[in-house]
Amino acid sequence: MSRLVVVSNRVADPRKTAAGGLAVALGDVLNNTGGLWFGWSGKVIEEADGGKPGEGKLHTQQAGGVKLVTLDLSRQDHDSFYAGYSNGVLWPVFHYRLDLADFESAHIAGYRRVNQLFARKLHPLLRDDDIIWIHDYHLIPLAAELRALGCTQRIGFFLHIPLPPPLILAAIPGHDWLIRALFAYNVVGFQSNADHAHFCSYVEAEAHAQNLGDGRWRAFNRTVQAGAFPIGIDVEEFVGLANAPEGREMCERMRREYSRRKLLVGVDRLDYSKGLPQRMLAFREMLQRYPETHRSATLIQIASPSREDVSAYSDILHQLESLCGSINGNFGELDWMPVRYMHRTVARARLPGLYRASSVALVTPLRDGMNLVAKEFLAAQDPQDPGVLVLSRFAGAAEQLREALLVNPYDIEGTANAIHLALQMPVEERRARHQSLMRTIREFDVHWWCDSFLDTLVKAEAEETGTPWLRL
Ligand code: ADQ
Repeated sequence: MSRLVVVSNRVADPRKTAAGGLAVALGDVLNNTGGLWFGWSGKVIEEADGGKPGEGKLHTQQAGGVKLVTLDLSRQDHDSFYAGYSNGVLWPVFHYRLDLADFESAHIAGYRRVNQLFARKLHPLLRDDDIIWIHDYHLIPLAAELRALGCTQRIGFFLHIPLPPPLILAAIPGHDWLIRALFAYNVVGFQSNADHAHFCSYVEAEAHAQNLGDGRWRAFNRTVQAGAFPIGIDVEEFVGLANAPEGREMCERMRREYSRRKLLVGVDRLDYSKGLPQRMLAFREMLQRYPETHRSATLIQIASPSREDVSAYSDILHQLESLCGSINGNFGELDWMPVRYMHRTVARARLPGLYRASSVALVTPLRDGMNLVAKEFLAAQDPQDPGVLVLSRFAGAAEQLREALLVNPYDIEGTANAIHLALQMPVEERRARHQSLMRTIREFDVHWWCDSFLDTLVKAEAEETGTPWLRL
């Protein structure tokens, strides 16, 4: 079996439980192949310490059968590549937020520079028969840079975030360059059929690609196979965590603390794509419309700090704080606070207990690639008395989780009614919905995702020798 090489912006030690299902699943495959995981070290070298652009000290660490190789970035490279282009242009536009994009031209140069740097540092570590799997929007041009250095290995790419329709994508200066870079891969994977369809319509209309059938497209002298590979979670691990002593203890503690109320839960990174202000407005609307829910429902909202150096993120923080404050101020009683808002990350081992103690989960992003919280909530439930998932139709997960209560998060009244319905839902209906949702998340778990992507990559046509990659 060929060695697997995974490349992503951040690298996680798959042996650590805090790493999460994705890292563990990738770690399993990497362990089996004696693989390599390559990415940014998380360290930024200030110029005063010699941090000139183009530098990048490598760190190597053995984690079981997996070799972790990470690279430092200079301040200038990090700021333009990470905050500037990846999170200031690609993240907002790919989440349909043109209004938040900062199309400063210097950022794209930093993005290209860091992708070239990754390619230069990774290239000498590669073997001829390696299978390379590159992840996410930070590294779209990496395969093109590797090809320019002569790499002929099979290379796959998975986009964890949505791909917008062609007209939105076309707002990015240099969008044609970005999409052309995808043709340096053998396989390109998306989270949902909708994202895949956007790719197809873009390459057909803008790149005049030829449709070869079975998801294969030909353009720029190359063939790429594209498809939807919806990511899942490690369901059995999550069920296990919910039933483990720490999970049970957390669940009991929450139930004791809120014994007279039904709990609603929201767990997100504090990001404008997650629809947090709209969620608060819907909860407020529900309290206004259904006074019998006063005192009987409490929303616990956990929002972990994220990308605080990007200005759109501090705006959303202030908006959320002010909304939570005004809901508690207007509706709260001496013995009841409607919203408990925490701006922090909760330890992974505590999440299953919190989910299990909750009657309703609010997963209401304005746009989301998949959203793993929705699947984690389902896996943590007691099948005899499960909670209800209120899910945005704009999360990638909505394509699969049809038995959730699907809502339009922009429709505040509609979402308020759905939250109320979820709080009232009889146990028979909750069980039936949960059973069917569990079947789906078990079938399409994180191992299915890994295996089906890699299987497609292994079978994909090898790089055509003799057609050199034209530099981007
Ligand atoms: P994210 O935008 O980070 O990921 P999501 O899938 O919801 O979104 O969460 C990833 C993980 O972070 C989950 O395991 C969740 O439990 C954890 N998490 C989130 N908030 C937390 C908090 N406050 N405290 C502790 N843990 C928290 C991107 C895309 C998604 C896609 C994933 C995976 O934006 O659409 O589902 O990648 O492909």
